[in-house]
Amino acid sequence: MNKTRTKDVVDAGAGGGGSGADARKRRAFQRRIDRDDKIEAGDWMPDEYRKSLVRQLSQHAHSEIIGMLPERNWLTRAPSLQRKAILLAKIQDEAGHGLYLYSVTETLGARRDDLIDDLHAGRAKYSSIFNYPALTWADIGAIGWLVDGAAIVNQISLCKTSYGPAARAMTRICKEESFHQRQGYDILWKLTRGSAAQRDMAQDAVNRWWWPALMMLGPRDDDSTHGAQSLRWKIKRHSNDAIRRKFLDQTVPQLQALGLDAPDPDLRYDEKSGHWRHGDIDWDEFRRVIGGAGQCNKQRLKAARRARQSQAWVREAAAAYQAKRAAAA
Ligand code: FAQ
Repeated sequence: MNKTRTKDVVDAGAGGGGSGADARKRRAFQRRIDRDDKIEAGDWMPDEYRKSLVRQLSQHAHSEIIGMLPERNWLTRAPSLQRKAILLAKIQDEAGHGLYLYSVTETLGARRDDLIDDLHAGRAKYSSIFNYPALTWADIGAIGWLVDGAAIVNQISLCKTSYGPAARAMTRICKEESFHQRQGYDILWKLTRGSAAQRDMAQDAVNRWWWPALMMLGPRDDDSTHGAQSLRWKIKRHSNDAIRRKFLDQTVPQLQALGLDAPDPDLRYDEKSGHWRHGDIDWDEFRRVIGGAGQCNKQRLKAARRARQSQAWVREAAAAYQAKRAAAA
């Protein structure tokens, strides 16, 4: 990844250097950030701050929407009516998270349709994690436990993001995500206490989702394009590696309670630092997946485009109803 881009943004952004009215505004903006003031929708902000927020928030919104697809496959195959109802509620929550986040981008002047066009044309990113297939029911457990678990650790930190509307959306999202994480853990808990075949199925799912879950928290800090500037603007409150460490520290004891193993022979507890340490992450795989060559990238975008087309009538009906009510008022 290109490290000079972070520097370019720092120089162009709230750097505080330069003279004139614009530089004064930028310095005052950075002082607000340093004081932990929340930036609100109508406030002055550097254009780069606005763009960086739209980039991160829209990628997150796309991830919530595309993230429904691996789980959707299991709605018709959930092992009981209760599991089906729970999964349905979870997937609906993810749609809601996508909608809150698109709404936040609209407060920054973005147009939802443009963002979705970018996603469908392959110009916008969404989380790498959703390009892996959900092969068995245990994968639904692993997604809830590991994927929602990683997402929560990151999003709890983002509840303190400097942009007020994003911080408030994130607070609500986190409440729902914690239910998602528990439902995933509960699925794996039951499987690990079932037959040998069920336990093997749980282990197999953990083997396949473990590394992608660590990767989804973003590249190493040294390779993070936006990390330094996002931390300075408090768009992000912790670096990618710091969040990954927190996730690992939270997750390993849960793995041990399940009685499952991590597919990482180098996983160890470091007494000195008091943190768990993982082995080498395959960053080539991460780059391949975010570059469009993951197992399911094509299939995910195809499903998203098809859904937009087939559901156009719902949007048209809602717009017609709204117009009718406005005319009657
Ligand atoms: N996948 O400079 P950084 C969920 C890109 S929600 C794809 O370090 P940043 C809930 C990055 O965009 C999961 N691309 O980037 C759920 C950038 O590319 P760009 C999503 C990635 O923004 C559960 C480049 O690499 N959560 O799971 C990924 O400072 C179950 C350089 O990276 C969020 O989006 C990746 N994993 O840090 C839903 C949370 N990582 O834009 C359904 C908000 C990095 O220059 C079912 N986002 N890239 O072309 C964030 O916290 C940050 O954006 C990070 C990345 C931490 C993801």
